[in-house]
Amino acid sequence: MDNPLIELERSALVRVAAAASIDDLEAVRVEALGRKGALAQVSKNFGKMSPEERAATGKLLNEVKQKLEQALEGRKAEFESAALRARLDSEWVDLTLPAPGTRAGSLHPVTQLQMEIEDLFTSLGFAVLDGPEVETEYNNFDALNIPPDHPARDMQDTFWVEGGYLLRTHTSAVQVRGIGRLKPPLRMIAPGRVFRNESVDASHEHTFYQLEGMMVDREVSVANLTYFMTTLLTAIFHREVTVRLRPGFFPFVEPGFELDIQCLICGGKGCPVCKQSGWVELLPCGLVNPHVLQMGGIDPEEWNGFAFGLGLTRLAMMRYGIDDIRWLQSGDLRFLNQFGGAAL
Ligand code: 2NL
Repeated sequence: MDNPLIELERSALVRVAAAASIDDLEAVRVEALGRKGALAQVSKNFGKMSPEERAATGKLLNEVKQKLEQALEGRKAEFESAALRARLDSEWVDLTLPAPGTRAGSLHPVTQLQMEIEDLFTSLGFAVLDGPEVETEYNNFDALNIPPDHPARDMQDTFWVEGGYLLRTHTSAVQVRGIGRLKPPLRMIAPGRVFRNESVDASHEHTFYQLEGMMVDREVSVANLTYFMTTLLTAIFHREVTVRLRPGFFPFVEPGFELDIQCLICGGKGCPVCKQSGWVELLPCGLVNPHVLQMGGIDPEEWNGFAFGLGLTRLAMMRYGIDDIRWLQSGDLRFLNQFGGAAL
């Protein structure tokens, strides 16, 4: 009988040749060459052999091992190149086909709303102003009649930056710059991103959008304010709206108002959206505080004006029925793709 090692080699080589997959090869490798495989079994008997026998068996063992390893490697390479060939055959690109075309993006819902309102105010003679998001304490607070001890300055509400700068908490800071730069009569709006140190939940964000506006002229009245606001809201909601003014306090206007619109859902009868009151609070506004004009270098004896602040983010949520403010900053395409109306 042949040496059992030769026998082992022969049967292993037959199995390698017959293997149908890399897994089959691995099974052969483990059985023959593995730690508990047939060759390892043979080397366990070394202790019982004479030195000559041990040398001869050791030599043969190495030869068998090398041959099997070679055979396994060779067969494995065959399987791999067959797999590669199959993949190259199935994955190919026809470079003569026309390109699939660019996917059209769309503007963010807040941007769409902002651009609409900008168009409206431009048509009414207003300039659209821009300003920095990192502002001076003076432009964000002092110039708006908000002294250092005013509750609106609460450190909790503001992101302070080194050197006395801060992230603007409202776009009023841009209007302050406008008052200082433009000569009356003036009409301006200031849309933009603002920041507050809020705990974020479904109705609060640290980052949101406002659009403020102001008109300064001679003998501007609350009637003028009401006219412009009603025109604005009719354009935004695409229908007649009924408005009312309630007193409201803001340091930069006097008198100050909260402007409400009659609920568009129930027409004023009372429903969950207006909390059964028939009215929805929409925007704060008022006649510009003379002190604010004076600080900006405009003579309040000759000029006066109205101003208003619109929460753009809140308005977008109302218009599109968005129930969680966090969607707006999420960057989530499942959300954004629903506002595909306006392409870039
Ligand atoms: C708000 C703010 C309002 C203004 C903002 C304003 C700006 C200057 C002078 C006078 Cl420089 N007023 N802006 C006026 C009334 C209301 O609202 O937080 N809106 C959501």
